[in-house]
Amino acid sequence: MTDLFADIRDDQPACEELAEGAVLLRNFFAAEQPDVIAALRTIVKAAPFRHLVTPGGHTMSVAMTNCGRVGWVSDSSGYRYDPVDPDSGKPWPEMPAPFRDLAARAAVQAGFDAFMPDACLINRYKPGAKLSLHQDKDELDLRAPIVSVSLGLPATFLFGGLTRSAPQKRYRLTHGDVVVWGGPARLAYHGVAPLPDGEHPVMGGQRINLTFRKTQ
Ligand code: MD3
Ligand code: FE
Repeated sequence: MTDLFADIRDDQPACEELAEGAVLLRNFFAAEQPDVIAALRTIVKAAPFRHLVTPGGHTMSVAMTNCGRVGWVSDSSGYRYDPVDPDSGKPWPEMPAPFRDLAARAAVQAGFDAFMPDACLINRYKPGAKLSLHQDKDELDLRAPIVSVSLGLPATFLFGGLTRSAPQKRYRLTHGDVVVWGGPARLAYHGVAPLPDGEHPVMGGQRINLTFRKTQ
């Protein structure tokens, strides 16, 4: 008799290589999800989402906040990692244990050991919000990967090459997906297409993305 379940592996989560150095872990954190979401609520109370202004004077459609030793900020003087939240004048909320554990576990699964992020940038997309094509290169140690965690409504993620004009692939990222971006993928151009309308049973009418970074 044929085994209908021969292609289903229950010993480890689904793991897909999107490009050299980029590993997609679908629905990676079902078990610890309530802890992650509870920690996220605490952070957002202490450091609410805000729409940053780019050095060019554009207000971003994505709203952002941070936790960790430093947070990513943008204003008329440029982009930087800053230990102080400019809205409150206080340090960013500490990185909670469920965040730290999730990021480290995902990095190990993708083949990176001892990932110790010092920043977590938290992006909130309401319908229509998008992130234009960009590279993440404000971090000093580009050998460390970036770990990204998607929550809420599904989004179309655009993944290009090492130049702005390189062809792009599109991936749908949904609630619970984790992607580890390292190696040659670390400096790839990427972005997020405008978020379609919708309602997510856990997160409501929004998408939230956590990106864990080692900035130093
Ligand atoms: C590929 N965020 O915060 S996460 C960002 O969904 C950012 O909010 C997107 O791009 C979001 O900078 C995408 C996936 C991601 C994050 C960083 C990367 C992909 C990356 C760095 C290098 C290559
Ligand atoms: Fe990015």
